[in-house]
Amino acid sequence: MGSSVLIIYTGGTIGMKTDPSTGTLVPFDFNGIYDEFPSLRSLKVHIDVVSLDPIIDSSNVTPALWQHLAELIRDNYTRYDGFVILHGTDTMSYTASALSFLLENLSKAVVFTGSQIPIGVLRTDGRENLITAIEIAAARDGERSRVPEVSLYFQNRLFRANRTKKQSAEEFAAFRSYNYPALAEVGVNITYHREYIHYPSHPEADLRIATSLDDRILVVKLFPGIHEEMLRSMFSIEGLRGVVLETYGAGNAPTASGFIRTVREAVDRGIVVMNVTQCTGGKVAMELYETGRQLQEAGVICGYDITTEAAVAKLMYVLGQNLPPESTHRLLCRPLRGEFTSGDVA
Ligand code: ASN
Repeated sequence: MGSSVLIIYTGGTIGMKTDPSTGTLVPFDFNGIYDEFPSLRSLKVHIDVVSLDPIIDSSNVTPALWQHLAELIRDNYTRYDGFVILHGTDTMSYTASALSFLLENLSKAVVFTGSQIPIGVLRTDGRENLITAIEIAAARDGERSRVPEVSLYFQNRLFRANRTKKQSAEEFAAFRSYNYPALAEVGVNITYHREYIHYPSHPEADLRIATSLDDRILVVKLFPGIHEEMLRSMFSIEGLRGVVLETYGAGNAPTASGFIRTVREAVDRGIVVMNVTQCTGGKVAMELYETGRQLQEAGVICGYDITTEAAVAKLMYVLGQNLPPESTHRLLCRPLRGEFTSGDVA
């Protein structure tokens, strides 16, 4: 029997086409997907489409939408072999990272894609992205999904979603995964790199979704000259629960006593501080330099080579569980969905 895929359309550039009578961009109706792309029938995949109402530019995405997407997948999980989520590119890596955490015990493909040029414009990159994403979402080995994790397909490459970043506002290859190899590469054939794909150890386990995200967090990016008082006031915001601290190089920050004190006091007040590097490649190793070691001693958690996008999503997911500090710490210090590579974990 052929596979079945549910397309969830959230908005973004991919969902536009030119109205031939006026020349303006109007929404593309994905419910008429077979009329627009008759060749899709040759894939032998049963496709259903659900569009969010309203569809949105991805700059307007919120954690509530992440939650809604997780619910949609849970509610349709047994009916489909895989899912394609069409999403604006601007915040796709945040949403896709969040879904990787929210969907617990996932054993089916959830493939995010979008486009740089609207799907209804002649030179679009959306048509190929969409068709290949459907093919990947539908791909099975026997009864098992070939890529049973949350992934992101764009311009001939399939990535682990929580490793991606939007790296170009113009190139068709808009996404990169700097610290983890592609899960599949697409040319004449689709080559799956099974050694990099995560396969669930209990594929028969029921899908569960996390139902609470705590968004009381901040991303603080260091720069030379950042004012201590400003930093202190950010770390003292009422209700703040976590900070993704974007540091330099291998996780370094100023050694000025005021700076370190601000961070230590925040950690002592129960605020979780995660050290994520501003570099796209390489990882945080706080023990390397004095400038990192002091952060380590202040109780800052090492983010290794996690992206800021995945760190934001993971922090909201873990804080949303309201666990005791040691358990929160434990979940943040180990990869839950392959989102980082530490020194000793491949
Ligand atoms: N602004 C659009 C979005 O993220 C960009 C795109 O999809 N290419 O929704």
